[in-house]
Amino acid sequence: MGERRDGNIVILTGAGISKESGLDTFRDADGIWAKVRLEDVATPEAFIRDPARVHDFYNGRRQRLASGEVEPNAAHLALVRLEAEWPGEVLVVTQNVDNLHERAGSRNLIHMHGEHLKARCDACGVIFAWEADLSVGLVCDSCGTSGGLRPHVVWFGEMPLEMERIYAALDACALFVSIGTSGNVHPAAGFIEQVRLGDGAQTVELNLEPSEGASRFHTAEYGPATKIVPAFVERLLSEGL
Ligand code: BV8
Repeated sequence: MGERRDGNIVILTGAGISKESGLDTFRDADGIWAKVRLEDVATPEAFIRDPARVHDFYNGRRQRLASGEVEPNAAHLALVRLEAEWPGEVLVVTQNVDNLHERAGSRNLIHMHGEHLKARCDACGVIFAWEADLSVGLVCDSCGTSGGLRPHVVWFGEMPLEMERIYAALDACALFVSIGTSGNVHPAAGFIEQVRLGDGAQTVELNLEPSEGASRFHTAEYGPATKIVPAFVERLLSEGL
């Protein structure tokens, strides 16, 4: 890194940043997709075919998050420090549906795949804060329709949220950092290519092991997020870009 101490930073995070908080990733050996097929629980077709099964899948993960057993970790907190101390804008774009970034204190944050602790009515589109279980028999408080309440989560085949805002930030950033993601899921996995189309942003991968897109990053550091992310932020704040 040189000595630039300005410019905007975009940080993409995935399940790996929450692993040391006690939440499963998706594609690790002990991950979520090793226990259940995404086609059975994370697609609109699955919800039509067997809504109760999809509700069970999300109810279990939402309960874990709402249980109080899961706390933000040092990596989430390091990103809050960067947002507070970096002179340019720092935007966290997370693929995660947990609330650990906001609980750590991140303010400039986009949940591109939605949020566990929100529900949406398929009939009227209203989004509710939601910590309890969802089930097929629930009636929407806003429009009175029953059976239409679903997790406010982006399933496979659905359009991720706030894509225009994300691409504008990618095009304007001086630094793109990818943390804790395997680079398997699009369009997030393609953000590195979007940044490389621009003029000269630095790109860094911070992960436990090389992701699918590892070779496309200028630099990379591998190790557990709670170790390498705070060190990366410390160095960035003291040495600049
Ligand atoms: C869409 C829901 C179109 C919430 C999720 C192009 C090419 C190929 C496929 C496609 C493509 N375009 C679209 C597709 C299809 C599909 C897709 O990408 N499929 C993949 C499987 C091939 N994409 C979609 O369907 C997307 N929609 O494109 O719509 C469209 C266009 C117009 C109009 C309408 C529609 C929607 C994708 C979103 C799906 N929803 N989640 C939920 O249930 O959680 S995705 C799911 O995967 C999660 O959100 C998760 O965050 C995300 C990515 O996974 P990762 O976060 O990377 O987690 P993973 O386990 O894979 O990796 C963890 C990493 O952490 C590992 O590298 C590991 O080494 C590391 N790690 C582990 N421990 C640590 C660590 N790192 C640091 N420290 C540690 N301690």
